[in-house]
Parts: sequence; C-alpha cells; structure tokens
Amino acid sequence: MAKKPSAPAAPAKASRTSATTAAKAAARNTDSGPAQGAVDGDEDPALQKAVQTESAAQSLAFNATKAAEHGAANGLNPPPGATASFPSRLPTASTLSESQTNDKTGTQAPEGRNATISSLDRVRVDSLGQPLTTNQGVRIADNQNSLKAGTRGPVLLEDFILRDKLTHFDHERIPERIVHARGSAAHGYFEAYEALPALTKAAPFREAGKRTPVFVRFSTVAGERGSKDTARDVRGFAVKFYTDEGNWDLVGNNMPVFFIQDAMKFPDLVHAVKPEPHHGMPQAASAHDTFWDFVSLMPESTHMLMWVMSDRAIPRSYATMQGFGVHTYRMVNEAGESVFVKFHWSPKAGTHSLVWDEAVKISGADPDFHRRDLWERIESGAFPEYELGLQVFTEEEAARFSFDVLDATKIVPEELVPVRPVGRLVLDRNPDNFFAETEQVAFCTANIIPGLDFSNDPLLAGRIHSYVDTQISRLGGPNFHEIPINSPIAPVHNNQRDGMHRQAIHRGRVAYEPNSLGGGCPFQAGAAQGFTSVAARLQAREDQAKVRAKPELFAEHYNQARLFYESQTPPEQAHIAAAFRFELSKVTVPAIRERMVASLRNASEELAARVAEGLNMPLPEPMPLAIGKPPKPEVRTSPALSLTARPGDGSIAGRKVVILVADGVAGQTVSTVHASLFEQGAVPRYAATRIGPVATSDGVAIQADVSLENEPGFLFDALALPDGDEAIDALHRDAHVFEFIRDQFRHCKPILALGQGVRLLEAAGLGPALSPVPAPGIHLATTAEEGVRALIADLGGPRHFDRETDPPRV
Ligand code: HDE
Repeated sequence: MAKKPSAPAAPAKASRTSATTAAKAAARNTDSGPAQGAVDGDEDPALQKAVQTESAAQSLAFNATKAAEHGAANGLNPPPGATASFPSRLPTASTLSESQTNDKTGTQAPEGRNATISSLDRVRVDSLGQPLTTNQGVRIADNQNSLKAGTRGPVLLEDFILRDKLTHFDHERIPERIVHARGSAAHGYFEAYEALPALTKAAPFREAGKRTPVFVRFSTVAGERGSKDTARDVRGFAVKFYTDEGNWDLVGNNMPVFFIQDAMKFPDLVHAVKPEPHHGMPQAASAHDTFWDFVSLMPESTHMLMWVMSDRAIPRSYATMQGFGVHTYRMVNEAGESVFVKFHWSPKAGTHSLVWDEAVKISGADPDFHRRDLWERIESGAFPEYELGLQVFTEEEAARFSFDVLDATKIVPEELVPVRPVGRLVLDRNPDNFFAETEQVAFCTANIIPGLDFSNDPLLAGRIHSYVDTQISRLGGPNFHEIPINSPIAPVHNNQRDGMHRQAIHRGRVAYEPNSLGGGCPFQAGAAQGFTSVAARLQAREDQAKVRAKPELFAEHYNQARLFYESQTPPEQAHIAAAFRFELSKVTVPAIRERMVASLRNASEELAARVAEGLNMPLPEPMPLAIGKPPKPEVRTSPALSLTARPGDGSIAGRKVVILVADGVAGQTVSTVHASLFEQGAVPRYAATRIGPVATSDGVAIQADVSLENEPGFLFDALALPDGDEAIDALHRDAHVFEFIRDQFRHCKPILALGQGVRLLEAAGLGPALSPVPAPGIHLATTAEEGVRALIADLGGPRHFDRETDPPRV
C-alpha cells in the first residue's frame, strides 16, 4: 500500500553521516545522480523517492516478457506485463509538491484511477440562481451593451466581455459528419436475457438481466445537418455500449445490406448520392442523375436498391424500424472459440412506415418529424424498445452457403439461420444538450471489446480505419475520446499523451512501456484479461497472396435482390415499383434510366416491366451478368423480409390522433374519444380553424391545441371527425378539413366519423368509399365508446393498403 509522503525533512544534524547528506543533496537534482544507488538514511521525501525508485528499477532487472513477444504462441496468448510494487506513492509522483493542496489543484490523483471517466454528472451544469459570468468566471455586470467611449462613441477594443462572447460564438459550429449528418439520439440501456458463455465472453452478455448503458443515434445518410427527416434514405442505427470492459460501438443501419462490397468504392458512392457538386442539388435525395449513373454501373448495388426503394426507407418512426449490424462479425468465448454472428434489432412496436406522398408532405410541414417523435415518445414515457437477435453460424457452415458472408450486399436468410433473441434495448432518456451529446458523439466500428471480433469483410476493414480518422478533423484532434459523451465508464490507462484539448492530467513521469520507474504500470493485460484477435481463419491457399481482387461469389449480384422483391406483399411490391419509377423519372439522362431498368431485369422481369411501363419506355435488353453460372440460392422467398412480418405488440403508444372540432361540437363524445386514446398512451389533439376554446353543444369544455393551418392532417396517424350539426357546417367551410380527410384516406390511415361526421367524408369525395360498406379503416360510429374501440384496434396495426390505387383516386 502507498504511504502518505512525510513532511519536509528537518535541517541536517552534525551526527548524520555525510553520505546521507550527500544522498539527500543528490536526490534534489534533476540532471545527474551518484554512481551508487541512494542510501536509505532517513525519511527525507526526496531521498525516499530516490531510494524507492532505485529499488523498483532493480526489481525489474530485465524485460521479463520480451521473449514472449515473439512467435505464434504469444500471438495466441500474450502474457500480462511485469510490475513492481513500491512501499509508498512517492516514486511514481510527478512531483514531491503534490502534497500541497488548494481549491484548484485538489489533492493527488486517486491511486490507480483516471478521474476523467465516470458518469456524465461530473460535467453537468445547471445555472439556476447563478449570476452570468465570462468563460473565466468573471461576473458580468451588463449583458446588454458593449463598452463605448460615450453613449454614442466607438466600441472599445478593451471590451474583453464582448470579445469573450463573440469569439466563442464565432466558433460555435464544427464540421458536420460527411455522411449521416442529420440525426437524433437518446440514452438508454441494453439488458441481456441470459448469459451466453458458449458464444461470447463479451461484457454485456455475461449474466441474465445485466444492464449496460447505451447511447443510440439514428440518422439519415445523404442530407446535410439541417435536412429533412423523412427523405427516402437509409437510416443509421448506431449503438454505443458503455460496457464495463470498454466501449463497444455497433454502427449499423436499418437495412441489413449495403450498396458496395469494398471500402475502395465508398467515396465514389457518397460523391454520387450527395448533392451534385456544380449546383449543390438536390438535398437529401437519391433521385438524381449522378446517383443512378453510379449504381446502374455497379450491379452489386441492386439488392440494396430494393431495400432503399421499399418502404423501409421512409420509416414512420425510429421506434418502428429494424436495425442491423450489416457485416458478419465474430463472437469469441472464454476458451477462445469463435463463431460468425450477424446482429439484428427488432422494434417492439413493430415495423411501420410512411407512404411516399405522406413523406414528401411531412418534409415540408415538419422537417423534424422523426426527431420530434423520438423526443416526444421518451418525454411521455413511451420508451422505444428493440430486441437484439443474433444469427450465429460457424465458418464451416458459411463456406457452404451459396453466397459469401464477407459480402456486405448479402443477407443470411432467416430460413437458413434463425434469429436468436438475446436481449432488449430501451431508450429512456433524452440528451440534456443536443450539441454536447448528439453532435459530439463519435461512433467507431473499431470500438469492440473482448468477446467480439471482426470478419474479413473488406467494407468493414475500411470502416475500422475511417471513423477514427473522420473524428480527428470533425472534433478537432486526437483527444475526442475524452469528450464526456465518448468517454467509457471502464477505466482508461495508457501512455498516450498530449494533443489538442487534452483533459487528463497524468501523474508521474512515465509515459512509456516497458518501464521500471512507474513500476511497470500501466502493464499489458495479457490474454486472460485483454483483447486478443481471433487467429484461426479458414483460408484457401491462393488467399495468402497479396491481391487487389474480390472472391468469386461476390460476382453474383441478383439472387438476393430477387429474394427481397419476391418476399414482399403485393402493396410492398407496388411501392417498390413506384419508387423506382419516381426516382428514375427524375433522372435527366434517358440512357441512365435504360441502364437501370436493364439491370432490374436480372432481378425481376415483373418489376422491370412495371418500372418501364411507369416510365413510358420500351424494355431494354437485360444487362450482362458478371458471373458465368450463378449459384442456386437456398431459399426463394423469405417472409421475414416483409414489413408485415413484424406487426409489433399492437400498442398505440406514441401514435398521434387528430380530432377535428368547431363550435357546436358534441363535446362529450369527442372528449371520451380523447380520454380513451390518452389512457392508451396515444397522443390525441383537438384541431380547429383557430387554436383556443371551442363552444360545445353540451357545455363540455374543450380547447383546440392545434390549428388546421399549423399542423396539417398528414402529420397524424389517424383522424376523428366529430358529431354535431353546427360543428360539421363550420368545418365544411374550412377547406383544410377536406385536405385532412383526403390525405388520411390516400395514406391508408384510420378515419373515425362520429355521428354526423360522416357528412364531411361525403363532402370530401369519399362517398364511393362508404358504400355498400365503408372501406377498410373507415369507422362510422354512433357512440364514442364504439368508435374509439374500433379506432384503437386499428391504430396499432398496419395501414389499409387495400384502399390504395395508383394513381390515387382521392
Ligand atoms: Fe459509415 N461513416 N462508412 N457506414 N456510418 C460515418 O463517421 C464510412 C457504412 C454508418 O450516428 C462517418 O462519424 C466508410 C456502412 C452510420 O454518428 C464516416 C464506409 C454502414 C454512421 C463513415 C462506411 C455505415 C456512419 C461519418 C465504407 C452500415 C453514423 C461521420 C467503408 C453498417 C454514426 C462519422 C453516427 C458514419 C465512413 C460504410 C453506417 C465518414 C468509409 C456499411 C450509422 O467515418
């Protein structure tokens, strides 16, 4: 144990030996020392420091682990580093004067601790009851005026208060992420269902019920930081696990495949999809020439294009989309045995999406649609929840698949390898500050922990490099891991030092390893505790050569594009065809369109024909294949690939319902509907021509908190029309009402008409949808109870695509 350093030595007495005095004098110098080690004379701290340092250096007479650095055995099982112990903390201190304390220095570094880590409480700031200060803590008397030479005179350069404020303001922005710039995030936890010792020793899976804190950021890919949430795009689903063995980042997407197979092509892909460089258009959209030019020349993109043209690319909410790790990873158990694994997140609320017309309209009325939804769900206690599932398979099994598991354009069908649920993710806390947390969080695929490892996926390899690299310019230097949202809760000890914005103040003079002066610390953890890479890999001989080439099976580009399309329900297929039609109609070069349709013919003749018909063009010849004889796929359809495979738990929590009201409304019925929806966790809102009180026919007090102008109907998951003749007449006079009704109908969402409310449906042109019986999802009710029961049963389920027509008739 370390001893407290003693008080400074008393003046030398004549009886002391001159050797001790000389040793003490020598111990006070920083530039040379005596030929022999210091002699232990008395308690003098400088002398004690020299004596104990000498003895530690002697105890590590040579580098005991040097021999073990060599050869394959060490590669598999590195030993822990050698350490020395000290009778006190003196020798490892930076300075003898560390015993002097004050309000700023505090005491010494707590033994063996890095105080820059631990909960975010250490950096939280609350200003309630506090005066305004500069960044130097100087109280500001006047925050309204700059310092001038007279009330009408020039502003003075000496105004350090003004300059403190403006200088900081001038530098408030940091570069946005190159991709995934637009995003929203939340805190929460991951809870393991059971321990998984046979599969992995990774900390989050060590015991049943174990909770690991997480920070999760959802994002779009192409748009800039201020772009709309409801663009047709892939969504990022990035999870940072703050495990007790270090940070693990599972940086995935809401689609299980990717556009490209090799990191070499990522900058090309991103340059193609981003706004075109000459005029900076279009924002947050793939519907333009350069994107389709690129992907139509890259047939390996076809599978991903199916996903991106499907409703997966326009989720209703971050809480209603799946997430995937995309790449094949490895799990490793205590015995060092490893298996391949694919990660799946499945939302408890089910997979639900918008329709395209709705997504386009929402992007104008509320570009923050998903950000608001996530924030409001968490604030109201409707915490988004997802189940983590694993697909586990061995390297030998993978070798027999008709596709290569290192190819990020391929899934492993669930029919081939089932998904095993292993835990749940709950998002239960919003960030306190968007910039400090959501903007500064730095995800990185290189952040993995013991019990996990990478596969040889060449796309993954590029990512392992890129994420750290990008943060260095985005977050201003190599110390971004010390930004509070990025720092782990596991201890951090190493010999990295300096760099821009260093926060940690390291005690001692040792910043290298091996050392004896720091007692060998921090020492290498060794295989038993530290991270080791999986060594065994099945490799064919030719794979040992250094090449720039892809494995043969990467040349098969269409089997799984076909699998995806053929696994969709008819409405989902219709949406995919319509999305291709829309996107390709925006292309200005017909040859690009033709090339894309030629490629689609290899995936699905039926889809290609539909798209060609929609674009009013003849069907081109199919594109030549890159592979001579495509392998036969194991499965032809996979029902799990349809959004309808995960309807969710039927809950209506977080769903938004608009109830139209006007003077004369039957107050009791609408307030019953309102209260029942609220009880179930939905968000009911009264909307009228103007916000404010509404005079009900029965005296029940109602306030409209939404106007027909400020929240258009397409922002809501369902619409309720009230009873009451006078109110119906009043609503009839506001044409917004008809837009509310038509959009709800067109977007296949539930509509409840109470009593006379049906007149508004007829006036909006929905007469044909009401007879002989109302179309699916249209609920006509005479009582509030009956109406709200039907609405609640409907609201948590899928949309009513059976009333959809292309083009829309309403
Ligand atoms: Fe990323 N990606 N990416 N990516 N990515 C970034 O990192 C990159 C890829 C993904 O919420 C960047 O911090 C390369 C696949 C998400 O902060 C950047 C390659 C998948 C996020 C970067 C890929 C992703 C990013 C931009 C090909 C799905 C947002 C800023 C080799 C599995 C994380 C940043 C967040 C962000 C590079 C491919 C998902 C530039 C080079 C495949 C969810 O480093």
